[in-house]
Amino acid sequence: MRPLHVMVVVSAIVAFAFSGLSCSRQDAQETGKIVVGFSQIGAESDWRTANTRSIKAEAAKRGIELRFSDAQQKQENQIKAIRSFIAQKVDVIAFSPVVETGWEPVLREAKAAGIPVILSDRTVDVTDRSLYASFLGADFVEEGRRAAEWLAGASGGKAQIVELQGTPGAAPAIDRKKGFEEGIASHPQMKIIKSQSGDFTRAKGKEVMEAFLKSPERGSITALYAHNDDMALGAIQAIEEAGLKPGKDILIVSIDGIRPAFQAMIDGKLNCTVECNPLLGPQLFDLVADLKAGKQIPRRVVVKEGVFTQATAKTDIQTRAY
Ligand code: GYE
Repeated sequence: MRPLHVMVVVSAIVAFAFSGLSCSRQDAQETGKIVVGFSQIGAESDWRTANTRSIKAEAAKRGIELRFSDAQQKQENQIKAIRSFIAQKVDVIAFSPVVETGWEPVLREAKAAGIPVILSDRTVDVTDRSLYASFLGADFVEEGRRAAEWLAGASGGKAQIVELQGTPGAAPAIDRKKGFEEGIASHPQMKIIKSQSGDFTRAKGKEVMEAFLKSPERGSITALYAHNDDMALGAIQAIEEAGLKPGKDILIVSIDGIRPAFQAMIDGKLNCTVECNPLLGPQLFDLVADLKAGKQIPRRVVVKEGVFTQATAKTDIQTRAY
């Protein structure tokens, strides 16, 4: 079969649009190329966009054939994509699970086909640990703790907090809540008075903050904890539209460390961002290469990250890569 024919056949089988789909596994094997199927969550935040860019760039740099599928934040789309990667007999499957649960059946299918799976960014909740080879991602509980620690210091251990949670059931939403609650537990005067999901998006973050600011508790809110910067940025708009000063009337701490968050700190509207590094491409493809070389890979790889405030935002923004 000539490459063009192969492409037509593969596209007919696969119901998804894969960028970078140029030849079948057999062609790739003939050229010695490693084929990786990657199911991305979507494009819900700047973090995600930077993550996608890093993965695509690193695959291109290493001459790896990447079959990339965007699930538009739907688990069912991710399951379909993984099944099609299995049908295409890719060498390795990597994916960023939108939620933690519900993956056993499809992971068992991958295992039965002998295709190793690497979890990128978020983890899954499965009892059988043999269903994936490695989880590469940040320590979300620690990020939550860091946010709480900063707020405890900045508020003198006294805060009436509203919380914008990430996507319900997502590892970073569960863990960032847990870490933050752990962090404020030793401060009896720090309380979460309202908590709701803003789905990790700016639009939802704004909408939910608007609702918080219309609630009977609106007068007592002194701080906002958002599970990502995008929701904090949306909330900042809502706070300004309500005639209040974000960063002053309401202290704001969020997570990710995207460039617009640094700008908001420079403008005095955001107080602190806890870093979550999205540039996972190099570490992800190191794991893929080791797997292919038959090496033992670690079950857990944690990404290194920091905490940034208004004090150094002007200098830090110059070296931000995302
Ligand atoms: O914080 C958020 C994105 O899974 C760590 O997902 C990631 C999170 C990130 O939408 O901005």
